[in-house]
Amino acid sequence: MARFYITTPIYYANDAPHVGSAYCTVNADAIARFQRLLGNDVFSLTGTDEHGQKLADAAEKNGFSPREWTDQTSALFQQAWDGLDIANDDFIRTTEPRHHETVKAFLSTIYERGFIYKDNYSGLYCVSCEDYYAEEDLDAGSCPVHGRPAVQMSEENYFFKLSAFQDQLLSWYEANPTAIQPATKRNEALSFIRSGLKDISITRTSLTWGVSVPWDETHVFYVWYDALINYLTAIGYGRDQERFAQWWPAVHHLIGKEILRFHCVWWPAMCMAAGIEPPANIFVHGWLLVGGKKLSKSMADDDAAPVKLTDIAPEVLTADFGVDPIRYYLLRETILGNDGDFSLEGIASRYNSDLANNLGNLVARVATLVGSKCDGIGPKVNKNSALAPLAAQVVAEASAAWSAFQPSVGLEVTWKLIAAANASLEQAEPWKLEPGEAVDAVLGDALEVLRLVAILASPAMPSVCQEIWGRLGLVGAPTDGDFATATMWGGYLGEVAVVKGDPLFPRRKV
Ligand code: ME8
Repeated sequence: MARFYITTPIYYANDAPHVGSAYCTVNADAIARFQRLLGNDVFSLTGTDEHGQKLADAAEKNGFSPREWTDQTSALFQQAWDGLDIANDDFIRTTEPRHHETVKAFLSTIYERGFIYKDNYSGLYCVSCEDYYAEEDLDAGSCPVHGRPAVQMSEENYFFKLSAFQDQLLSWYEANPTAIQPATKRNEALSFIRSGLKDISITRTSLTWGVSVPWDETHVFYVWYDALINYLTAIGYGRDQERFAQWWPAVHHLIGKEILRFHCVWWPAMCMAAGIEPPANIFVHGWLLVGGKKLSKSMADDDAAPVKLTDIAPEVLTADFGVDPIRYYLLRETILGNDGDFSLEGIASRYNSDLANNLGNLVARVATLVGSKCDGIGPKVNKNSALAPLAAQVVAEASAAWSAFQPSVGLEVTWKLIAAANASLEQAEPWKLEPGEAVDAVLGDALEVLRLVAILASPAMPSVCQEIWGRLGLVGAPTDGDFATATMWGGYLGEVAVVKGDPLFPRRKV
């Protein structure tokens, strides 16, 4: 059994979650679920990033202490993920004692190894990014990501000797060509490293809301510096060596493209400085865009976004479309790694075409026909069906796609099987035939296709697939059993009652 550790970024708890944060979380969750389906030992982690200036500002603006504010907002993330059926194994909050302890242990190690020193720093700072910018990287003095004017900051800080790791990072990436995916993002990281690395300031004296520096309590660690370490906290770094060694460094960090530099440059260098292996894999995804703009709460207030973000909170969507259809849309619509357009019309159209007209239609048709032609008892699948080779191909391609962090492709190929079953029903027209072998053959095939689809699509739509499983008369869950055996053509044994329920996906107006 292989081990599979997957993480999402920890979301800033300055405000409530939105569809952009849901995008990353649903993708990580579905990828983790597919790995569980394959029989692997999975640990999936998400959480909230609760320190820093931006957080302290948001708390003050809302009339709360940072602690009260993060308690509320972090709970909103946990509720949102429960609402989206996210099966994370842990939820980390950076304000937890276990995290403070780990940050102190990890950074003390780097300090003791001589990679942290004290110096003066002044520069242009974007509070939304919690990061300094070189003047030439700003757009007319404003942050290129958030559009807010950068402010001049000056502090006596501790610095991490990032510059010392330039060559080591390059040779590490050369030796590990798939460490950053997709390749375009790897190239972006490499060219950033090649352009020359400067030491970075890692502490602040201007605020107290953070993890205090163990060797100098007048400083707190810069929020990014503490945040990245969450990936180690959750697996017991410094507290449980055996557990830590089970999960590290074979980790998959799923991140958005705007935080590539932190994860692909700083983070591996920090690991090297502390004497542990860098993360094995960082998968960088694109942004969901509304009318060409990133969905994000930290856009400047005067930014006239065409859709109000509060109108597209995850729970607003799931209340309207259902949990599994929203998960399906977030996974299917955009190739992970690319930017994608987000729109309500897009959700409705994907829902109608893939879910109502294809999957839902097949389920309804088959159950109705089994009712009218087979007394409600599902016929056994024909092992030598013409659909068997296609099914084998779909199982192989879908598994490969999910394993390569391509849920959209995994679902697209799975839907080929649904289309093939619908087409064979159209061709055989069992509704015109008398009960008998020909009817049993085409319905047995369709039931077997639905059994396989319920397994293959379960990481995307866990509840719907469980419902289909039950309607087919099958016991247990689509996720039970050994994957290779369960996905072999011929598993539907028939002679069980097929349930005709309500439409799974009532059609919607686009
Ligand atoms: O960056 N489309 O937190 P964050 C797709 N705390 N993904 C989006 C998105 C969009 N429009 N908007 C946000 C942080 N995201 C840090 C991370 S990790 C040690 C610290 C996703 O809440 C995207 O994955 O600003 C982004 O990277 C993530 O939300 C976190 O954003």
